[in-house]
Amino acid sequence: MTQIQNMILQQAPHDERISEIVYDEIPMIVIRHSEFDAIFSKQGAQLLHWQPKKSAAPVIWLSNTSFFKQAVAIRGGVPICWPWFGDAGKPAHGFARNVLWELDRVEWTEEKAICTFVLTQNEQTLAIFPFPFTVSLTAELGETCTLTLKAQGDFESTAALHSYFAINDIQKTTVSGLGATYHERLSAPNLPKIEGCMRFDQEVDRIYTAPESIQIICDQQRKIEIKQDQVSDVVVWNPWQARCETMKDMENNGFEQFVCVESARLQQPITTPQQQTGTIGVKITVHAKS
Ligand code: TA6
Repeated sequence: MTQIQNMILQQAPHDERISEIVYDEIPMIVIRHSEFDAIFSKQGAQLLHWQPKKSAAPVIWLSNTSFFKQAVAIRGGVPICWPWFGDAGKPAHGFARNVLWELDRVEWTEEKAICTFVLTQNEQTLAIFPFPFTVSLTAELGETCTLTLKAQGDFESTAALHSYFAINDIQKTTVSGLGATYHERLSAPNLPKIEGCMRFDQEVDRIYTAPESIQIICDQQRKIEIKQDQVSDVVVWNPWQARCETMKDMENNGFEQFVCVESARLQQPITTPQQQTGTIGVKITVHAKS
């Protein structure tokens, strides 16, 4: 567990299964379930922590030096990029991760908790993006974690669940199931190649355009299975050392501890004027290494 995940968990009442606290400037939802612990930031409906009780370590990575300030993106977790990805507009990766969402409902069973967060247009969003819309994130958390983003609006929008997965050493981690075709987003020489599995020895920023429906992250301790739903692209990102050292919201060795494998709708927008609702989802399962 990163220190910051632990600090947020410690700040929440220990005897309440679901509680709302404010960490620095950010309202957080902390969930203590017999099957897992989890933290959401209400800013961005961003999952910041999920650890099934059977898992020795958190599955989602959160930077110890992330900012927790209003309207500032949180480094780690599962940021929701919408209604655009990357630098297609300002702010980068859309505004959804920078604004407060409502926790609309929670369903609780012995096996899981299902939380739904909703965002609709408001004064803050209309100042950036002058259209009415509704987006929702449904998180079904238990022994597995399923995240489903639904978007509705009369415009073209792209989306990504920009998941930061916790690993124990990037240099000993592989990612499989990416497919063979990709857009390179960097101009670095000696680009890493895929030979069955992608290995990491430098900065990576690629949009895989024909991904398989399942990716597997394999580190020294476990396998994380990422099952995509209605995804047209999978983005893989790791900033590596030099870039990481320029990032104020990441420790200098932060890049060793995560890999982003992002579920995206870039080639096929999630909404268009002709198809005004769209969905994207991911199911995350942790397996012991055989
Ligand atoms: O998804 C990869 C990426 O777009 C990279 O280019 C990198 O910049 C990363 O996301 C993080 O973006 P952020 O705006 O959160 O700093």
